[in-house]
Amino acid sequence: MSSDASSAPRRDLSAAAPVRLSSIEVRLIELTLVRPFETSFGRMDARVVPLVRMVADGVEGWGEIVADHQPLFSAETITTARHVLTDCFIPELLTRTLSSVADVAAALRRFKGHQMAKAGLELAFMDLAARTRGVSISEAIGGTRARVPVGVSLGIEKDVETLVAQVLAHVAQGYQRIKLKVKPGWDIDIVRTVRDAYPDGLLSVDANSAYTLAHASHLQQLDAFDLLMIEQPLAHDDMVDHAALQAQLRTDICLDESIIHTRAAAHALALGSCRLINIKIGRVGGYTEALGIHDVCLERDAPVWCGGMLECGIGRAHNLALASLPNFSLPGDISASKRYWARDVLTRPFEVDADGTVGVPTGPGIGVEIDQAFLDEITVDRQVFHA
Ligand code: OSB
Ligand code: MG
Repeated sequence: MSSDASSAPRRDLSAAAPVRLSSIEVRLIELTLVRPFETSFGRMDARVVPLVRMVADGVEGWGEIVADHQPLFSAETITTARHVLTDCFIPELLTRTLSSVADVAAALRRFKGHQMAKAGLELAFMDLAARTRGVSISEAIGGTRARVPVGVSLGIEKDVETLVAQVLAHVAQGYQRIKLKVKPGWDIDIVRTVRDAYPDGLLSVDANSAYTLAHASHLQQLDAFDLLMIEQPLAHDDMVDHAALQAQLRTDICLDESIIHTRAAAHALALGSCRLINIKIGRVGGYTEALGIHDVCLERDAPVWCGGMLECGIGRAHNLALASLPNFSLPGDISASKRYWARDVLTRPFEVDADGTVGVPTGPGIGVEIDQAFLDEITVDRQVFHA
């Protein structure tokens, strides 16, 4: 680890002056994936994306909520997010004066769970706060990279030939790491075939909780393929069985679903449940916990990388800011806009360079321009709450 990475980055998550929000908007937009995405828990063809927009003194801030229709990745859904936002979180925030993202986290702390809904609010406030100071979010949180290395997450396909074609097409575009979704029946043989076609590159697998500890000897077969990691093999809320499994695997376990806050990250590293962690800002409730997890992992010499939830350009801009922090030392699941959407919600979609990197936005806040006309066109619901 470089000495840069071990000194705490400079951070300022505050607004230029204390903020009284005049309104919070919750909007749903509908986007269709260019290609269905299948994981061990199901298949997605489209997303309804809840967006949060905050306004104060003529400055706006945007956040994205990564919940889906059904509780398949975590217990949250789009409907539960709208419920807690409308009935609990937004009324709370509209009565407060908020100086920084920490005040948003503090205002919501007594409410249990619902990290994805909370993240929508923290992200919008972070964007607004950085804009009031004229700095990018990357700069505000102490980011140190202008470009970040990226990989691609490839879903389960109808046959391995189709998957190998996907792998080679993305390697040709520059992606620095390939991640394969796996489940019982789509694992050892698939990984062997892909490994033969892609012998030297960074390769990982993600099971999204498809296995149990009874699969330990089955999963040991993956040790033969020099994988960068196996992501979340066991239950979404487990730490103990993952520790038992990690003791039996040479391949590093990376936890995704199990890491819902900083304390969970500290526990997982202390228990030996994983050797690295995927940080998803939506899964953990926003910047407060994402930065906390980043720091805990830095202290324990555990690498982190930025996960993805098929975000539109707004969530992707936040992910890029986060991934510019020093301990994000492995390629993130931050692919080009066109890997997901025929048209993104930004005037300039995100692109991956031939060297497998994406530029971190440098403009104020999320640093990207929202294509407002297109956003309005794909909006299916909009509610505005006033102070
Ligand atoms: O487990 O990382 C995951 C997408 C939806 C839900 C869960 C996951 C994923 C991905 C896609 O792997 C990552 C991306 O946004 O490209
Ligand atoms: Mg995952």
